[in-house]
Amino acid sequence: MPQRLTITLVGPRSAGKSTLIAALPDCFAQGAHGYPSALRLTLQPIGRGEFEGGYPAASKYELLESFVSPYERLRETVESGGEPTPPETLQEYFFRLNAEASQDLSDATRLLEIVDVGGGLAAPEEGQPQSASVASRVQFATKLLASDAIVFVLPLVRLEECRWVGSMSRLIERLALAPDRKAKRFVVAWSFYERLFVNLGPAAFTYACDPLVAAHVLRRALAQAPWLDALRELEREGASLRFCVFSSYGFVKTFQNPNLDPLQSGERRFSRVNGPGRPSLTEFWRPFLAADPIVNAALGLDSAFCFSYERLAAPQGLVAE
Ligand SMILES: Nc1nc2c(ncn2[C@@H]2O[C@H](COP(=O)(O)OP(=O)(O)OP(=O)(O)O)[C@@H](O)[C@H]2O)c(=O)[nH]1
Ligand SMILES: [Mg+2]
Repeated sequence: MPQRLTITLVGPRSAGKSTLIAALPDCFAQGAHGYPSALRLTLQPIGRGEFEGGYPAASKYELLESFVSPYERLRETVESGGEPTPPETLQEYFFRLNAEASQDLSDATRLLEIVDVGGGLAAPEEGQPQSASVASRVQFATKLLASDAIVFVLPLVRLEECRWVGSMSRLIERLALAPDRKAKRFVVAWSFYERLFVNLGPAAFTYACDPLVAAHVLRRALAQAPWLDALRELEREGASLRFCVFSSYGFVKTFQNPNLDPLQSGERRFSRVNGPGRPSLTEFWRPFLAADPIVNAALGLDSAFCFSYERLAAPQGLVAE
């Protein structure tokens, strides 16, 4: 039976955690990640029953014609603009991840539970009343300590203006010191990467695809977040710690500019609406590196865009593999 892993996503409100989870299968299907194509990475959403029992049996609800799985519901919500994840309950989604066996892996199928934690629960903003109950917070702490890997999702914004930095840094510090923590892999994934390239037009994607550019962006982001240094304690204890960038919106297929439609209010992806119904995003949409933090957390494999502290400190951000 394939190995089962729990990966918990933690970050402030509006960091892009739910959008990342919704974008995952498209990112794998389009090969829009930093891993070699020879790895043949695939990811399919599965039901809770398959994750828990290891067999693809449908639950009694899944037999109903009108059944919409929690994951389909998440995708629908995200496609119509997204909503904050309620801080009262952890959202759990299940996937089958497969990689063609490589030198580093003997058995490369994993069943994943990806846990989405509302930012209001994990990293409440200063001055805001804590909206989550004690029971929810205990449930969150229990899940976090029992996770096999933790992905911190942080937005590439000016951190000095963010009111969640205090609670996020305290959480990281407590986690680094927790003796009963199970996780051996930690990834800090910085979101909204496409925004940095909005003035570059069709050259945007070329720059985004350069790992040296990503390393430069990561060094600058880390200089703004000295509190992440608490994670070095995890490295000293033998855990793996990686930094990466990603964009769930990504870049427009063929045209290669950032996928932000200037004609829509707020930030929306380019889409075409054919008559009534949901906008169709797939015609233009190519997410960027959304799979990398999850594959690193699940399999421990580094893509060209997964950096350790050591690799970021090396001249040019690159050391021999
Ligand atoms: N420009 C841009 N916007 C994005 C991207 N990913 C998500 N967003 C937008 O950012 C906002 C927040 O995204 P969510 O995925 O809901 O954030 P979250 O981390 O789940 O937030 P909570 O559930 O409140 O903790 C939404 O309006 C998204 O549409 C991205 O890659 N680029
Ligand atoms: Mg959310």
